[in-house]
Amino acid sequence: MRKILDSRGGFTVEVSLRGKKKGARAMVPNSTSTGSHEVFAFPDGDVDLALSNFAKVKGELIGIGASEQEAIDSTLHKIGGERFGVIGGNIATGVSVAAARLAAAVEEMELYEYVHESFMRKLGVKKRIPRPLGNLIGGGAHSRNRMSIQEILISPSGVSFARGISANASVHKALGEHLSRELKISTGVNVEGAWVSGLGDEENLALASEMAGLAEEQGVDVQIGADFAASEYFKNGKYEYQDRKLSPAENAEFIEELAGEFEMAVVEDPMNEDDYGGFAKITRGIGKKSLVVGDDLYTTSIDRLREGIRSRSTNGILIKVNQIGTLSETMEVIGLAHRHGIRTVVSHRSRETTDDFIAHLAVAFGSEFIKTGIVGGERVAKLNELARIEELES
Ligand code: 2PG
Ligand code: MG
Repeated sequence: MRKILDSRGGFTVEVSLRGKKKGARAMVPNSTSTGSHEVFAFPDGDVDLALSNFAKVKGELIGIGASEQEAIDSTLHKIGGERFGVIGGNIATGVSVAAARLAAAVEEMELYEYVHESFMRKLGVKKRIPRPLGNLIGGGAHSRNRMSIQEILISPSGVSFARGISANASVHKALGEHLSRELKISTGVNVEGAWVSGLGDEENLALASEMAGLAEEQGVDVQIGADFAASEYFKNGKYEYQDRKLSPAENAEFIEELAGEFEMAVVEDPMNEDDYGGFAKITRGIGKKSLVVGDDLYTTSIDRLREGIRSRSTNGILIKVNQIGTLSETMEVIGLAHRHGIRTVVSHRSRETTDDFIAHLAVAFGSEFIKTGIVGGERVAKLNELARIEELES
């Protein structure tokens, strides 16, 4: 167990587990726009405190077999405190994922195969190579500029993963050149490697859509999506975009208009994180054409997903293991989503590591999408691993 740097120079943890003959490690990411219903990544945000608290109780885990995922995860809960407020959800996630890795290594299996064979197959979930969903233009809490939307996303459809990530990368490159050469905007990239343009929401959406159109020349249909992360700009009952203030009903209408105009494939967190009804309204409006995804809405929690299913809030869910803290609970959420036809998007976090476990989980979970950026070593680590898995599976 050690403190390591995340991609933004903050601190997170790496967990190493030792079995009789083999060992395994997992590195756990951090977030910037954290949902209020997530477990605590670290007690009081303090990595050192998490490490010292964990050192006092880790004895309880010693001796449990790596393949006993449920026993490991329930012990993590026993020693972890309420919402992992004692040991931190990131340490719990690290132990939970490293255990699966160790068990896979003992069986001489790839992590995705092990997770699928041991847990997913019996739930009727089929392995699947997901579509890459990458962040092209950044705003909101990730960038602090004129764009209120947190992420304008792109995703290629109908092509192999390897071809898809190369289409995404060429759109990203073309946009960078367009911003600096044509628009003479001095630009940079944000925490996730997305361009920060200095333009507003709709201008950026139009630009993204124009640039995505360029991929058609390579014979690839690249679609647009967005993570609004609307909780971040929901204040005193209004959605405070930088150029307008909207009531919840007006916001739902605005989102539906944007989704129609830009033919959005994915619409993530368009409403505040507790507004199940608002999400449902949007899903009724655009759910036939777009995947409406709950991230801060669900925080990978089975109770919250149950409520979402009851209220018909969305047709999609974002999956992040460290929002809930264990692989067992994440897999229960996948099972429930699968039974109710809720499509899944396995996701990175904004402050990542070079660990590639989400590439394996996306395949094992039969996810339709993996959201993990377009460029940057910590993002590319997952994309390249998935291209490798695609080769193994073909
Ligand atoms: C999101 C994620 C990843 P963060 O909102 O979907 O893009 O961001 O890790 O900051 O929660
Ligand atoms: Mg999100």
